This record gives sequence, structure tokens and C-alpha cells, in this order.
Amino acid sequence: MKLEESKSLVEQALGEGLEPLQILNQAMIPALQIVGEKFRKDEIFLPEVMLSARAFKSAFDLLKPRLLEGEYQPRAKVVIGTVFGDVHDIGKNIVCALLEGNGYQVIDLGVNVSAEKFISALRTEQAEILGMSTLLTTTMPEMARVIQALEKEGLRDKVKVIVGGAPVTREYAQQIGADGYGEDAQQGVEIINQWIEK
Ligand code: B1M
Repeated sequence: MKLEESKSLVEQALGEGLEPLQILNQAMIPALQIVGEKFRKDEIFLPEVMLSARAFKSAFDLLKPRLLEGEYQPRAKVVIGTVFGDVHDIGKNIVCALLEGNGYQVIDLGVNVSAEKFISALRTEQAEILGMSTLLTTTMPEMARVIQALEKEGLRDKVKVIVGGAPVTREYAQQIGADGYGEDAQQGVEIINQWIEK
């Protein structure tokens, strides 16, 4: 994925009247999946993956204002981050943008976030929702560790937990005691909407 080419293709698609979510879900995310597949087969290497991620980010920056056009009604506070040991943030950033577009106040802790940092932010912000993302199978257990820490700190019944990221499954989410699982960013937001509307 080339940076300038990605940006101009997104501009062209927007100009042709395509919906931002359609561009994201039908073109940009599948393109990154191809990158991942090639990386797995050793057809491309880490520098190319990094360039692709950078091209994705530039193109996503063009879409973001359009994703945020929704009417702003603060609904709830969501603390969110990529778990400790993991620096992938593209999917998490999409979730953040859609949440903001749906009227949530998002406290994005970034990547490589420890359980202590999640707990401290939930306390300081008095947030009612925690979102965790991970892309590595090796860091999936970190999500369970954070949930255990919530229990230990007496916060578990005050906070709803949603998890997501490519290797995470609904079964895994249930197994570790999360309240929800988002297969994609849109589904994640819909689950949080349901919690808030109840
Ligand atoms: Co990495 N990487 N990477 N990488 N990388 C993967 C994940 C990998 C599958 C590639 C592969 O081998 N095929 C593989 C993991 C294998 C595994 O664990 N089994 C891998 C690896 C191995 C690594 C390194 C270890 C490589 C190395 O150093 N040797 C290293 C990890 C470093 C670390 O974290 N400690 C690494 C590094 C990187 C880059 C930095 C180069 C870059 C990340 C840049 C960035 O994020 N800023 C990168 C990239 C770009 C990828 C791939 C190609 C794309 C990931 C991505 O952004 N996908 C990826 C291959 C792939 O996924 N096919 C790969 C698009 C994104 C939109 O999807 O995040 O799943 P995703 O989000 C989705 C849903 O999952 C959901 O919504 C989004 C869509 O709507 N979702 C949620 C996500 N979070 C959610 C939270 C929710 C709800 C829904 O609620 C809270």
C-alpha cells in the first residue's frame, strides 16, 4: 500500500459518494488483511508492513472527520487501550473513532497498556465501560489478567468490559469473563449502545 496512492483513492471514493464505513470495511481493511497474509507467507517483510500501516493511517485520517459527523450526545465514558505487550492500534483507533461518532467520551490510553494503568484510568475517569484490543495471540491472556485485576480491586461490578481484535473470539471473551465481544468495530459500538440503552 502506497501512502499517496491510498490517500488519493480514498479521496476519489469519497468524491464518488461512497460511505466512509463502506470504504473502510470493503477496501481498506481487506487490503491490510492481504498485507498480513503476505507477511505470514514471508512474501513481504516487516518494513513493508510498517509502510502499509502508515498508508492506512493517512487514508484513515481522511475518513475520520466523516466518521465523526454523527450528532454529539455524550452517552458514557469509555476507557480503551491495546493491552500490555502489544503495539497494534489500527483496529482500536477505528473503534475509538466510531465511539466518538456515536457520542461517547473516549479515554484512549494508547498501546501497551498495563492492568494498573487501565484500573487507574477507570478510577480517575469514573468510566463505566472498558474496551481492550489485542492482535497477538501471545497477549490475549493479558485481557484475562486485567479482568482479574478489576475483580481484585472491587471494580468488576461497576464496569462493563468489551474485548476485540483479530485473534479474539466470542468464546474466548466468554471464557475470560468479558461482558461483550466485537467482531468488528461497528459491532463493538452496537454492543455498547445496547448496554447504554438498557
Ligand atoms: Co503485526 N502482526 N506484528 N504489525 N500485523 C499481525 C497481527 C499478524 C497476524 C501478522 C501475521 O503474521 N500474519 C501477526 C500476529 C500473529 C499472532 O499473534 N498469531 C503479527 C506479528 C507477529 C507482529 C510482530 C510480532 C512482528 C515482529 O516484530 N516480528 C510485531 C508485534 C510487536 C508488538 O506488538 N509487540 C508486529 C508489528 C506490526 C507493525 C508495527 C508493523 C504494524 C502495526 C501498526 C499499528 O497498528 N500501528 C503491524 C500490522 C499492520 C499487522 C497486520 C498486517 C494488520 C493489523 C491490522 O491493523 N489489521 C496484521 C495481519 C492481519 O491482521 N491480517 C499483523 C486491521 C485492523 C482494522 O484489524 O485490529 O483486527 P483489527 O481490528 C478489527 C477487529 O478486530 C475489531 O475492529 C476492527 C475492524 O473493524 N476490533 C475491535 C479490534 N479491536 C477491537 C476492540 C473492540 C471491538 C472490536 O472493543 C474494545
